[in-house]
Parts: sequence; C-alpha cells; structure tokens
Amino acid sequence: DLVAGALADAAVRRSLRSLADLEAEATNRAPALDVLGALAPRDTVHIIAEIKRASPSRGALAEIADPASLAEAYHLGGASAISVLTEGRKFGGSLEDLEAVRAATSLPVLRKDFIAEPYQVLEARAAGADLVLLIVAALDQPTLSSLIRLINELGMTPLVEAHSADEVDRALDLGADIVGVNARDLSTFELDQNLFGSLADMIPSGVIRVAESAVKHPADVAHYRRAGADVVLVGEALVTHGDPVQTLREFLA
Ligand code: IGP
Repeated sequence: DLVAGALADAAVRRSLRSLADLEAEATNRAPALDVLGALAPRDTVHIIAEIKRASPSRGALAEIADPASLAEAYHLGGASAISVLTEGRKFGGSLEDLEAVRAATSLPVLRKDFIAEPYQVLEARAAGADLVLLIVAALDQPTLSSLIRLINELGMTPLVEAHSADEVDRALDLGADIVGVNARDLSTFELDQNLFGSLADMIPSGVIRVAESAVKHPADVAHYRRAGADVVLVGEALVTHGDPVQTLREFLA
C-alpha cells in the first residue's frame, strides 16, 4: 500500500543521510512559518493549492517542469499556502520539489505524503516545510499522537486528515488545530463531495476546517464554503487547467 511504499522509500533515503545529519539540517533551517496565523482570517475562504504531477486514481496529470514557477503562479492567484505532494511512486513527487517550492515562495508549504515515522517529519522540516499532513486512517492513535508532538516541537503545524466521524474524533482528541476531511477514500479512491458537510459540525469553530479534494469548478468551492469550510485544498483542477492564476482567481471570486 501507499504507506508501505513511502516507508520503503524513506528507508533508502535514511541509508544515504543519517538521522544525526538530518536533525542538524532540520535545526539549521529558518523557523517554520505561522500557519495558523496565515489561515486565521475567517472572512473569506482560503485555498491551499497543490503541486501534483500524478495520482493513483488518475495516472499522469501534468508535466510540471518547474514546480517553483507553479508555486509563484499559485501565490499570484491568491493561494494562502502551497501543498507539495512528495510521494514518488504514485504521485510523481519528491522532496526536491518541496525544496524548490520553499525557495520560491513566502507562503506556508505543506508536505503531502504518507507520513508514518519521525524520520519523514524531520525530512519535511529539513526541506523547509511549515505544515505536515498526517492521515488518521494510516496511523494508530499512539503513533498519530507522537507524530503530532514531533511536528509541533519542530515548530511546524500538523494538518490532520480524516475520512469518517471516528477519525475526526481521533484528530480532535489529540488537540489538532487544523482538521481536513478528504472527499476521496484512499482505499477505494471513491469521491464523496458531501462527506465534508456531514462531518463539519463535529469540528469546533476554534479548529480550522479544511475540505480536501473534488474541486473542479468555482461552484465546488462555494459548496464547501457553505458547508463550513475555512480552507479548501485543490490539486488536480489547478494542474490540469491551462492557467492556474486565472483558475485560482475564479475559485476565490
Ligand atoms: C487534492 P484534488 O481532487 O483537488 O486533486 O485533491 C488533495 O485533496 C489530494 O491530493 C489529497 C491527497 C491526500 C493525496 C488529499 N489527501 C492524501 C495524497 C494523500
């Protein structure tokens, strides 16, 4: 599965870069940005714009020769943060993509991957990430808890992704400040655009609510906003439409 693949790839990288070296690189980075501050204003919806080359459900999505200039386009279009898929096997991403984006933008950057161990969290910080995705379904509660703690200790912010009421409860029990609801079931790849709305009321208003996936048109952003989303995470629509600046502006209009 996706987690096993991500861990196998991390093990290869660990054989090339020791934990001690990685820790030193993570500590030498400029401090992570204030993500909660960036997403705090509630008067309009925020968009986290994703750099996504491919996906397991759709295959290749786009040739992205220069992730840095796509990140600049996202910034210009009004995105509040940039998500970089770093999973290599199915999504075609890499930590190099994240580093390139970090160097190109002053917006907060999310490492989007299948994170299951501390080494991957340190890699995120060493590459300059401010936010790290944790998928509740992929982790037992003690592991989820310790990864949240490590992310916070490194000055980053966890985005905790749920796909059911039980998973939202597990995220909230651990004090998550940002909770995402993914419309896509990562085991079947089926989309349910109404899942966010059916779970949003469980999430207290002090917690930032993120609606993830299944945005194609401005009406989809409005749909999520009406259902209580503070933030919408968009990938495929932005990499497949020709003009990401224009597409984002339409989504935010
Ligand atoms: C973006 P979309 O449908 O706009 O391309 O979706 C994002 O939500 C999706 O890439 C995603 C994801 C994930 C990918 C959400 N959670 C977890 C990999 C792992």
